[in-house]
Amino acid sequence: MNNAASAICTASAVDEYTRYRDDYLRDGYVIIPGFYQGAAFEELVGELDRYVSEVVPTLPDSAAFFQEQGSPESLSQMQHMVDPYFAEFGIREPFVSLAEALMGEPVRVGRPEWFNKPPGTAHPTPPHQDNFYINLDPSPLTMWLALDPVDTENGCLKYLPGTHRDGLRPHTRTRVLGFSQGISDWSDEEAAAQVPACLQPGDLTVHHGDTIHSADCNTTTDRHRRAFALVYHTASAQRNEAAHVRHTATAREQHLGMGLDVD
Ligand SMILES: O=C(O)CCC(=O)C(=O)O
Repeated sequence: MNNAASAICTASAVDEYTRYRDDYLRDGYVIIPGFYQGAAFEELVGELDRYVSEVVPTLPDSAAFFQEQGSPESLSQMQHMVDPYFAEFGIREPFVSLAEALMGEPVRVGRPEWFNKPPGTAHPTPPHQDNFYINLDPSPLTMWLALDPVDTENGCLKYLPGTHRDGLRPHTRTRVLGFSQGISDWSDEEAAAQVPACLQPGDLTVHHGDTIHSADCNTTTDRHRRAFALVYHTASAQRNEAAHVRHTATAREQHLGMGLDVD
């Protein structure tokens, strides 16, 4: 999870997306089938392929995580995507109008992230709340765009509806690279009550920063589970600096403990 200071985004079609706000506010997430498709989607996929082959080999360990060192196929997460194309991507439509429609005021965007669960790797996403990592008030939202067919077999996101209304829960350190913190008082009943978000490429799910979510391992042998994510926050949001320093230190300790170079 990351978030960088950025300019206020310009939205041009907010009214088209206000119809998603009630579901988002009730459940803490909303799924929008076919949100980003056609030539724009293909361009994004092509740019991601370029970034993986040309930029990732030049990055420090803390910006691109592999499940197995030395295995390019096992790339599981990219964060702080600094390339000019991706640094600017989040100010595009229709993402900005949707963010403003759901949050009800002008927004700023952080740098994109990319998540994968490569086939044949044990890489669960622990139950967590994004704002435990991002530390903003009010809480941000995350847009998660499916790049592959995503289902319960290859590790779709799973949500615990309505949990965005209950504030942040205690988290504790994990051994999962990219998700250094998971909810510590998590119960079997809660795990069973989660709702899977099965998506096709170009479908979008958007979740509130306090909504509890997780994802299981990819149990398939031949299907990746890739997604492109953008975090938006209101232009007026303030960061809890003490909490943020604590979180950054914890993630850094995890990376050092796992033998990664940290910058
Ligand atoms: O892709 C995943 O497994 C987790 C992503 C996530 O937690 C998020 O985008 O907030």
